[in-house]
Amino acid sequence: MSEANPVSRRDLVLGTLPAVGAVAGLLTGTGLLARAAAIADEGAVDNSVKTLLAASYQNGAYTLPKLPYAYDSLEPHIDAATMTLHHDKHHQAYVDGLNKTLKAMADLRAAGGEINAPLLTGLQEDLTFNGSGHLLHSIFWATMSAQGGGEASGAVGDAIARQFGSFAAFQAQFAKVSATVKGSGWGILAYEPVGDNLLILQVKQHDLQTVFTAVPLLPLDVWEHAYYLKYKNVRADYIKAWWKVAHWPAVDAAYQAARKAAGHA
Ligand code: MN3
Repeated sequence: MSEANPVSRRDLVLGTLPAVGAVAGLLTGTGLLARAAAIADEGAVDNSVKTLLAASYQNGAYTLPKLPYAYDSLEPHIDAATMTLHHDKHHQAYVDGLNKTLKAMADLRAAGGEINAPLLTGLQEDLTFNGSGHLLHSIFWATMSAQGGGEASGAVGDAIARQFGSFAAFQAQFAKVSATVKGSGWGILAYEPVGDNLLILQVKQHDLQTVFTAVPLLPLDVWEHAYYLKYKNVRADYIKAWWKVAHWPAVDAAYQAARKAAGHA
């Protein structure tokens, strides 16, 4: 699978990936065909966060990954105009800001002599702001889908029920955390590998109030640019709509990969 061009789940299901199409063509009987499609589908879901993150750095620079679906795919919950501006303009700005910051830091080092402390402090802020902004958006796109919604499934569903008491209790806390971010920020379900724990984070901007080692699994962007065109000032309505596109299979795949990497699975 090309990392620069994530293959959409729909493309895989429809068998447009050459290898899948060839295999499907050799099979006789709808049962085998369905199984081939299911395997392709599972692969796409497993790789969704991974694929978007892989497309977020190419050839020595941070890059804007393509959306893994059409801009209007999440309608009516998230409108096409918001998705277009959000991905093409806002996310792009974080990518550009991150690359520019790294270049400015390299220039500062190359200049030699005494480093200008206020200049460096500003660049450090730009680094975490744009760096976290870029990578959180990549995960945000990957964990939404027109096929989303419902309760958490798989191993992450079990862990949520165990650690938060129930899916409903998790959902209530996550929604409240997201609704009450002061100004711009994120509600994030994260996996903390040292304690093998799930955490809900209330992140300000893109980078404040987080926990080192925590891996973001399900980030919800509650900056006004994420909802204002459609939902105006009513952030709570946007959050309610977003649950309908939250893509739990992608979250579960990311959770299982993070646990495995930490030696807990
Ligand atoms: Mn945003």
